[in-house]
Amino acid sequence: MSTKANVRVRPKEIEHEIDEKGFFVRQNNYFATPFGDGEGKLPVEAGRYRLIWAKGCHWSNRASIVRELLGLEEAISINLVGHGRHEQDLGWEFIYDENNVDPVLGVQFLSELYANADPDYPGRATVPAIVDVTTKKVVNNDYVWLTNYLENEFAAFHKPGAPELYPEHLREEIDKYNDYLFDNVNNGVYKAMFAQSIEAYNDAFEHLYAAFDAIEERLETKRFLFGDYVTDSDVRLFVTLARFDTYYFKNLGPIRNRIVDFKNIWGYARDLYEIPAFKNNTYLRDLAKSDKKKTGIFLDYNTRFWDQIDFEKLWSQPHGRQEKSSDPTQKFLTKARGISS
Ligand SMILES: N[C@@H](CCC(=O)N[C@@H](CS)C(=O)NCC(=O)O)C(=O)O
Repeated sequence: MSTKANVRVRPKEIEHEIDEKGFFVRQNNYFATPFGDGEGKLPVEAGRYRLIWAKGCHWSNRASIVRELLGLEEAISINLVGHGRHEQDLGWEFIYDENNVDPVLGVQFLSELYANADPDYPGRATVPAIVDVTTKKVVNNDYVWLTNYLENEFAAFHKPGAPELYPEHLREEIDKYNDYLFDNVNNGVYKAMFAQSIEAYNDAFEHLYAAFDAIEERLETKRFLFGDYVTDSDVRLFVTLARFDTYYFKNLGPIRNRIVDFKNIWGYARDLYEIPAFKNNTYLRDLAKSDKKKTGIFLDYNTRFWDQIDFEKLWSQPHGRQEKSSDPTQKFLTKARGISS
């Protein structure tokens, strides 16, 4: 085990993030300084920041998808963390790199970059984390607003013809809908999975499926959540959908429906998966892989069937969603093509 001063054992949710009634109450974002011009903001510069994310984590997957959709690969570098094996849980680690060390930041664990920013940081070292490569400090882990920063503040570095994921005329509605998705779907699955009382579980479960039913209905007439074109909200919904039948169902208990059982939602998810930035950042096989190789007859579904399921083929089936759009050959609104009504 590493003996570096900044490496520390991961604080447990069960000790710090469960209220007296057994409800999961997520820790606050600690590094929430916004990007932008002016005092008290993080300067927007190309080449200065590195996005750290994890395949399993949908909060961070949002940012990795949006970064690629907008063509910010040159402006913001990226790296993945995962779980290494140690006697104690040391949290996210640069396991995909040589010697488990990030080649740019020179550290093994994400917690070291949090400690560089604040030696007394009390929470879990989470992804997404934006690290300033000049100081090797985490400067922002505000997963709620991160994609919006990439869409707005980093606009000068977008590729030519980049999609308008957060168009001004829809911003208020998108924000409202994102809050709804957060409470009921994105954090909704976590509320159910982390609930420590059946009351808390049932509450989260009901909200989750009520939201799926409402989304199924919304997608009956719209190709994407806001009509003909992909927006920030679609990225947020997609990352939870991609994990539902592959991964979350195991900890959700008896589920009411899988994603593949919702005609519109399932077609919509595949429509999005067709887009390279979504596909390149969605590791379906890794999401579904069981981490423990157990033996015996009582094995969970993923352990038994993981290597028999062709996830790529499943998610690449035709979806027929074009017919819901008035602009069927385009999935994105771009500045060049103007604002659609
Ligand atoms: N930053 C938020 C959300 C991001 C988040 O929960 N990320 C998870 C993965 S999905 C994480 O990095 N967890 C690391 C850990 O718990 O050690 C939080 O602090 O709750």
